[in-house]
Amino acid sequence: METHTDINQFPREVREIMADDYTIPQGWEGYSDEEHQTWDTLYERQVKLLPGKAEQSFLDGLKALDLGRGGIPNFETMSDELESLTGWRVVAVPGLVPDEVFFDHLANRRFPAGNFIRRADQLDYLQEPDVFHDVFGHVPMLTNPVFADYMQAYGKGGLRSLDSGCLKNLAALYWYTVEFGLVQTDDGLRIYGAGIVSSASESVFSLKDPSPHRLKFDLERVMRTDYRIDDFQQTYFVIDSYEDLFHATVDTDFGPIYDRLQGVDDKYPVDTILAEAEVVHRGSQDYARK
Ligand code: HBI
Ligand code: FE
Repeated sequence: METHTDINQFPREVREIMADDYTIPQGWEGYSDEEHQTWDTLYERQVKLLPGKAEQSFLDGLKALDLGRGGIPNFETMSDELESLTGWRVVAVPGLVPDEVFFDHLANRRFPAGNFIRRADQLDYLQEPDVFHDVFGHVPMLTNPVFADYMQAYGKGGLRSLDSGCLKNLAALYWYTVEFGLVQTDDGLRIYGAGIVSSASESVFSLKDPSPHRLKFDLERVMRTDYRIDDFQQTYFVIDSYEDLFHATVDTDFGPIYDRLQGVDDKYPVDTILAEAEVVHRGSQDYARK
């Protein structure tokens, strides 16, 4: 999801209220009843589906931040609570922001969230991350201290990737962890990726469907993997713990990996299983062939 954003993609009214870091006021008072209702509809649908599927820190985070109190959350109130837990805040942005701006926010423990919500007649349709995806999907995991540190480390690694030409590799890492990650727990496989927990269909598909591969996470391999943004994933990567994920990235600060990836621009196709892979589930890939 490498983004080529240009300030002129936003309408003049937005540019006029936008700060240098692309943040805008959330405008919470301006949401209509219908928009709050859309949040409630999506919230209730996901909350029914996720017990036994989402990893416990996600479910705890929803509760800690009281995201089900009704209506679109107010970023200020939510951020005060989140900041007291892990030092993160949520800031409003009008849509996708340039990569360096995005990374800089994360590196400073600010999560940029779209302030708009999808239309009521397009509950499953998303062209750009809206407030439901960004807040429901991403923010609960930021209450987990280790995951919160990983997100900041990712932002710092992202800023460095811009100099080493490894942006595509960093984007793949985000995709297969923050957006579409699975985690092995004592109770079985669970979801922690925001793109999955915020999707009714993929929260079932990612865990239960025989079609996709589920492979143990391997940092360098993931960073060399292609990904698809238009349909369910063909491969999910499974971490053992957030500590492992954090250490895999932070212990090396990406340095040696960036060195090795310099000039490697061929990517593994989305359904590759390497000989050395630790396979949790070998997918039939039936869905992808449909
Ligand atoms: N901007 N608002 C927003 N949300 C994102 O998830 C986002 C972005 N800009 C860039 C970006 N993601 C990706 O290119 C990075 O994850 C690599
Ligand atoms: Fe996202």
